[in-house]
Amino acid sequence: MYHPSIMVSISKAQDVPKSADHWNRKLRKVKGIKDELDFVGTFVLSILIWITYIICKIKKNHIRSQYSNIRVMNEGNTIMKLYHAAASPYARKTRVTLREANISELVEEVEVAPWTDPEGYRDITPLGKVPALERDDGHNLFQSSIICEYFASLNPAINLYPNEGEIRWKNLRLIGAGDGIMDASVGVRVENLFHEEPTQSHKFIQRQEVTVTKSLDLLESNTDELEGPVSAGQIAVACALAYRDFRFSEIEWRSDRPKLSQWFGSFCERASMQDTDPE
Ligand SMILES: N[C@@H](CCC(=O)N[C@@H](CS)C(=O)NCC(=O)O)C(=O)O
Repeated sequence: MYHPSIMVSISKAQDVPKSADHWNRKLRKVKGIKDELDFVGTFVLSILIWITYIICKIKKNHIRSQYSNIRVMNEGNTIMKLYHAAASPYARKTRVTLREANISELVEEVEVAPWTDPEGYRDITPLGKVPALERDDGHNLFQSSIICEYFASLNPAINLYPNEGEIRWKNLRLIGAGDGIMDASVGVRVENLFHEEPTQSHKFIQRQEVTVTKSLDLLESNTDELEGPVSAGQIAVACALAYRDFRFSEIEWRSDRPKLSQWFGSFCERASMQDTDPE
């Protein structure tokens, strides 16, 4: 005895004309080939994905071995943009730091003229100044000191910000002096640029010149602090002195400060300084 449902299917099978059965078999055969092709296609695709993966891995390891000391690789977006102007001492400080930290390959340097307010630049930095560092994650950095510290953090093997005891404060004091000379000098430059002679504030200009003179004197009496391995402090001071020569060459500073002058002369021989010389 068959179950009634089986009997129904048997009777249906017997009713199917032969030609339909033939086409059904053909269809199954074609479907089999299609399934097989799908399998081969998937297989070929997986092989291609694996090859791409292996190539990426080899490339990544190659870069890693080049920068084995770099702590933060900005995984996946290694190229950042550093906006700068050749004449800016602040921007130069970041460019020298970039080179001294030996991470130039991670950063593309883009020249801008901040005073012309280039379109879109305020989206990169709300300050509208140079330098500014554009990062792919949108968390851009501005203010030269912060950018310098960030660059240094990418390669801690080169200790641009020594952290041990008094050496730390010596370094930060040099940064303070270098940045202070830059602020005073750029302030005078801006006053000269934006105001005609009769409307310039002589009081302001004189005050800035006192700041520069006193800071240079302090550096002259503490040149021992400028000795030792390259540091962020040395970079800041060197870029500030270089800016004095670049924009205020008529104000002689060397004759009374032979030690500072000698130190500066030898620091300027570094490739990082030569490479970023605006002249
Ligand atoms: N404190 C800022 C100063 C930067 C700065 O003043 N840059 C000047 C060029 S030397 C600038 O871009 N000025 C344009 C402006 O003030 O709008 C820093 O350390 O980055």
